[in-house]
Amino acid sequence: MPRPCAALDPRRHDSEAFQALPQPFNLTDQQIASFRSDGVLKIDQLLPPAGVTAARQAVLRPLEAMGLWCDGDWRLDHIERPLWPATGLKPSRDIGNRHPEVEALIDEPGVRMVVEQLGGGGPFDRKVYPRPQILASLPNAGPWVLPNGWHVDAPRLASGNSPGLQMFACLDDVAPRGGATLAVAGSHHLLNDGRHLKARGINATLRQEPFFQRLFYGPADADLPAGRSGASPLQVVEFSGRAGDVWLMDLRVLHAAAPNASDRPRLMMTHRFVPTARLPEIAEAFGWPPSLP
Ligand SMILES: O=C(O)CCC(=O)C(=O)O
Repeated sequence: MPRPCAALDPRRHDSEAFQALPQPFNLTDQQIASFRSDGVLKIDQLLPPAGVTAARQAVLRPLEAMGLWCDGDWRLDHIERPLWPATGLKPSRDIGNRHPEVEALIDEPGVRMVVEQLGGGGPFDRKVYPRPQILASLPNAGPWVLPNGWHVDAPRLASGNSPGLQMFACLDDVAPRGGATLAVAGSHHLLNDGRHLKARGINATLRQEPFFQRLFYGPADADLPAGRSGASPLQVVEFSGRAGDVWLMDLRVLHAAAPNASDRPRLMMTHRFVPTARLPEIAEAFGWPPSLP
């Protein structure tokens, strides 16, 4: 039985001072070019420290009620360590997604600026993805190995346009091999061949190529592989970072949840930004009725 905790103190676990980016924030041409080329971009300290602290506190409150967080530290000794692919937490059930402090992060001026710059301007829909999601996993792996479960959440569009962007933000420091999402940088360049293709078709086509064949079915590997598909270089990257760091990802990029071989739970949030202008094409590709969503 976990012992009672002292009241949650927001300052207790901020061990190092944040170095916030000046706001408002503009991407450089080089950052934009890098996003176009890789399909992913990391922006250190895009989120303001106060906002990140408030969001982390909101996420820690239910974990404290579960006895996992107490007096400014993790208390994991009294629970059985989950074994990957079990994550020990179901974020939507155990933490919930309706936290105003977390929702506020997607409206931070720096985030809006970056999303507009990378998403090509124009409004973003708020109906399909009304709010961000929490991504959390307990330490659940001995030696870290590449996961399976590679997927995309959006279809390829016949126009070749990107269906949007996904933001991943570290709400706490997430060390390499500490459970951060993995992504195949460069994979957004593949399969833009003038037809709609849903997730299952995308995986079925990709697995015919040696790089993906090995990624999906190869031996458990502890390295982040690199390779190519035709002219496109590919590199598996890990969305780890300091609290307040943000990764942006083209929604066409193949990605996967990963084991957490650190001694600290992984706390991140994610949100998908879909341009309103893309919705009719996405609906057509998914076969949604024209009046939906
Ligand atoms: O990192 C994770 O837990 C999975 C993230 C993911 O697959 C997603 O947000 O689409």
